[in-house]
Amino acid sequence: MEKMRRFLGECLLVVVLVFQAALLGCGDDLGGRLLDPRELEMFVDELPDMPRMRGYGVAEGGKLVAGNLTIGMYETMWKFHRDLRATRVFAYGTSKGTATVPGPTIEAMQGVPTYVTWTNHLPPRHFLPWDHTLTAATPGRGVPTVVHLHGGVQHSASDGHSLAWFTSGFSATGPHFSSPAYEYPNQQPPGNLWYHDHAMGLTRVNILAGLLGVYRVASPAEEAALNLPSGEAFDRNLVLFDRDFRADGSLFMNRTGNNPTVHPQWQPEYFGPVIVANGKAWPYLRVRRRRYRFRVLNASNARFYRLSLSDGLRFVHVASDSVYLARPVPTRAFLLAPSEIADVVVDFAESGNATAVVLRSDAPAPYPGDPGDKAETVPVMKFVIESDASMEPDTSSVPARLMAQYPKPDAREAAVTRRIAMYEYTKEGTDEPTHLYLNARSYMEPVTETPREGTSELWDVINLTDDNHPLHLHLALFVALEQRSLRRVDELRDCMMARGGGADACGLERHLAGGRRHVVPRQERGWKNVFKVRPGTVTRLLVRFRPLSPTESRRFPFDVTAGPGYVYHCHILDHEDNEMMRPMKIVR
Ligand SMILES: *[C@@H]1O[C@H](CO)[C@@H](O)[C@H](O)[C@H]1NC(C)=O
Ligand SMILES: *[C@@H]1O[C@H](CO)[C@@H](O)[C@H](O)[C@H]1NC(C)=O
Ligand SMILES: *[C@@H]1O[C@H](CO)[C@@H](O)[C@H](O)[C@H]1NC(C)=O
Ligand SMILES: *[C@@H]1O[C@H](CO)[C@@H](O)[C@H](O)[C@H]1NC(C)=O
Ligand SMILES: CC(=O)N[C@H]1CO[C@H](CO)[C@@H](O)[C@@H]1O
Ligand SMILES: [Cu+2]
Repeated sequence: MEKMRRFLGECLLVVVLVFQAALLGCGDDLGGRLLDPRELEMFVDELPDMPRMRGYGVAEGGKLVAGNLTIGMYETMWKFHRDLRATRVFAYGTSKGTATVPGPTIEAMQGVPTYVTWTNHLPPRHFLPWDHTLTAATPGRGVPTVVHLHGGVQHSASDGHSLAWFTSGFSATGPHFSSPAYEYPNQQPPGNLWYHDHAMGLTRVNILAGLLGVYRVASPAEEAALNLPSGEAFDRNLVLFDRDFRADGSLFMNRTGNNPTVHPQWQPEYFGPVIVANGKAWPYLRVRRRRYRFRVLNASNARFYRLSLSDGLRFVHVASDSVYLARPVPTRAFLLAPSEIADVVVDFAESGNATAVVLRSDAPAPYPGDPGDKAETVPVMKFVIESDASMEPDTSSVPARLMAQYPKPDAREAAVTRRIAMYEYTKEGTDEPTHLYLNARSYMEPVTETPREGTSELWDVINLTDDNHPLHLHLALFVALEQRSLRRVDELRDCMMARGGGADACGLERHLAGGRRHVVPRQERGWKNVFKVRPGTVTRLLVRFRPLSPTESRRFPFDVTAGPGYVYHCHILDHEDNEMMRPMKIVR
């Protein structure tokens, strides 16, 4: 009896502890071992096409009118692989039952506004860890979220400012919150955008949980003339990210930081061994022996992909980030940083008699790693080529000229030259970066970048770190003019770190003299919103604070000076969350 009572008591204690742990949101810490990715057979799940939502309406007579969407954020379960138990995720969708990872693909029309009301239905607690030593959205209760349309040209009140977050039922809101009803004017070139969470200090965690999706701006007449592969079957989005799972199917994110005395949870870069495309681990897609268009988005936190195809197939790039290229660029392999988009045509008719082609990646993680690091080749997905001679012939093509009408970059038009330096700091006694700043300033320090609407500027981005940091600007598009290696970079870094800046006083030009010039890959010479800033280099960007349109308007179609303003940041999410981000205010 006594034994029994003790057993019951202990059992109850365990139940209470487990229950409490679950309440604290750390249930999976008690839970089991990490998944060995080899337990998941590759190429068994078909590549999904995410649900599509029309961001416009069609009035009588076929006239296009503004679209009005409501998209919610839900906690739900998602199957990443046939043999993996369903995974708890946060997902965008119109209901808990239909929310997906990635979220629905929003199809917008150039010049026709899309209104989206973003609603937060997330539970009081996050199921992933969260580091309160970062400058973070800290509501006390609820999961803070805010949506940024990456590549979108929109009023800053609709830009998803990291401090415009809100929780479920608006029980708490960030200092820059005004309304969850966003307006996307879509007055920008046709191209590929994506929407994702952008809450202060939580972006990496919320995107890891599943809060991301694709947004396309179409210009049907202009694009039909190109005759690229089109239609739902032949024009596909490929959203790639890497994840780490436990054997029970739950997402794994380490709860212990590498320097826990500084940051109890934050780690400088998240990598997972499982590669996920459109929400499925290593999926396959049945294709015909013809041309397909793939709009490839790298939505990883920190993993770079260097993608190539087996069987001698190549990619023909037609756009990069959100804008078409002037001319197509063929490549055998290309490197994609987090949040970078490549838009490529693949012709499976070039595969000879191959019946399957594997898309694979061989970039080291972290990128570029140390000299001599062996890059491991990992499959991403498989294309199963079906031969059916009875199918209609492929009439699509890749024209020699795509959209040559956009202005050519001209450095002479720059009104101002700015120096943007990237720093990594290491606290005494640690051997790894513990914080990352731009221009030696934290995110919360007052704005220093105040470009004038209608002008262009040269931004010299100086990498004083050992990492390749993809730089992203909100609102503005830019062209990478050149990338030059610094000589004796340690000397320059020591000087700039000591002064908190002063590139010129520290002899930037001297350090650049005779430095190697890196070729900007041809497919990255167009107008972009993310650029990979190599370590130890100075990258010169021509940044345009005016719309990119053939009409050459100097004014944005809204008051670009109003609202909370914009930001620029490193798009390694783990860095962005640790203040590798700065405010940017446009003035007139
Ligand atoms: C969306 O709302 C706007 C104004 O609020 C309206 O003009 C438009 O017709 C609506 N669109 C649809 C498809 O209902
Ligand atoms: C979590 O991170 C800590 C600190 O870097 C490390 O010691 C530990 O091995 C990690 N745990 C797992 C399961 O990767
Ligand atoms: C995606 O971006 C991450 C970093 O953000 C990078 O590590 C990874 O290699 C990229 N993947 C591809 C396919 O480019
Ligand atoms: C494909 O054709 C070549 C000859 O053109 C042949 O050597 C090869 O074995 C064939 N491969 C397959 C998979 O049928
Ligand atoms: C890979 C590489 O070149 N990294 C460099 C980044 O910049 C720092 C200093 O600025 C160099 O020390 C690294 O070698
Ligand atoms: Cu970074």
